Formats: sequence, C-alpha cells, structure tokens
Amino acid sequence: MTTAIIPGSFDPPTVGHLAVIEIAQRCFDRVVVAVGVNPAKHTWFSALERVEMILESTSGVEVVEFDGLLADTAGNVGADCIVKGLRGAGDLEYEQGQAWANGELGAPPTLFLPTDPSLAYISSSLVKDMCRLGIDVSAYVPPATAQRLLLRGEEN
Ligand code: COD
Repeated sequence: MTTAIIPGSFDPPTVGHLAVIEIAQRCFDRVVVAVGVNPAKHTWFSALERVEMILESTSGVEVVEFDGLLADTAGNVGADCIVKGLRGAGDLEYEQGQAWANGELGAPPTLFLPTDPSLAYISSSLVKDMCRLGIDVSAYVPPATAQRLLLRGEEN
C-alpha cells in the first residue's frame, strides 16, 4: 500500500489545496493530510477547525494535526512520499529547500505537482485578504469553508 502525506497550514483550505489532494488520491492508495500547528504563527482558524474544513470538503483522506518536524510525522504515518503543489518559481525555490532539509531529517522524498494554471494565483493569504475587503471568495474555497469565512471575516 502506498501512502502520501500532504502537509500544509490550510488556513483556510483552498480549491488549489483540494486539487493537489485529489491528484494524490488518484496516485496513492492512502492519503494523509497533515495540518501544521505552529503556536508562534497567528491563524484565522484553530487546528481543529482546519482539520474539520479538510474533512468536510474531501472524502477518503485521513487528517492529522502535527507540530514539530514534518519528517517525524511522515515517519509516524508511514508515508512513502511528501506531496506538495507548486504554483510557480517562487514555490519551487522555497519548497526545494524544504525538500532537501526534510530529506536530511529522514523524511521520504517530496513529489511536486505543478498546479493547474487557473489555480496558480490562489492562496490562503489571498482568500483572507479578499475576505477582509468583503469580496466574495466562494470561487476559491470549498462551499463549507466559504460559510466559515463569512463569519470569521467579520472578526478579523
Ligand atoms: N495550487 C497548488 N498548490 C498550492 C496552492 C495552489 N493554489 N496553494 C498552496 N499550495 C501548496 C503550497 O505550495 C504548499 O506546498 C502547500 O500547498 C501548503 O500550503 P499552505 O500555505 O497551506 O502551508 P505552508 O506553506 O504554510 O506550509 C506549512 C507546513 C506545515 C507544511 C510547514 O511549515 C512545515 O513543514 N512545518 C514543519 C516544520 C518542518 O518540518 N520544517 C521543515 C524542515 S526545517
């Protein structure tokens, strides 16, 4: 059985994240989405809410929270590969360094998936900026996440 781990902050999950998850599900028997928890980083959504948002907009994936090293979590879930989406050259430069560091730390290899060009500009940060400005983000996030953002946007 092949297992992929897909790590991220998912604050919030976007249709770009979901596209990566769906492709990984076609290629691997088991997909584990790993929601990173960094207490030093302010997030709009708690770790539990981010886990819930992934669960309510996917099917057939496992979702775990993690803090500390991705390499440790990848080992704990038995991942054969880390899967990451790439939006462009900026992502590649950053993610290549992460992949090398993770490899040094004992993680499995990282597989990069270039995103569909129509999704390349979508990021969690863009979605939050649009929410702050009162712009409809329903094209960029799963429907249940859009509902949560409507409420959360008023608080941020
Ligand atoms: N299309 C395709 N892919 C996308 C899109 C899109 N539109 N948007 C985002 N992605 C990809 C990103 O390129 C990234 O690969 C992934 O989705 C997750 O994105 P985010 O923004 O949700 O998450 P990040 O980039 O903040 O990552 C957080 C992690 C938790 C993965 C990271 O901080 C981490 O690995 N932390 C653990 C510490 C560690 O082990 N570090 C490495 C060695 S020091």
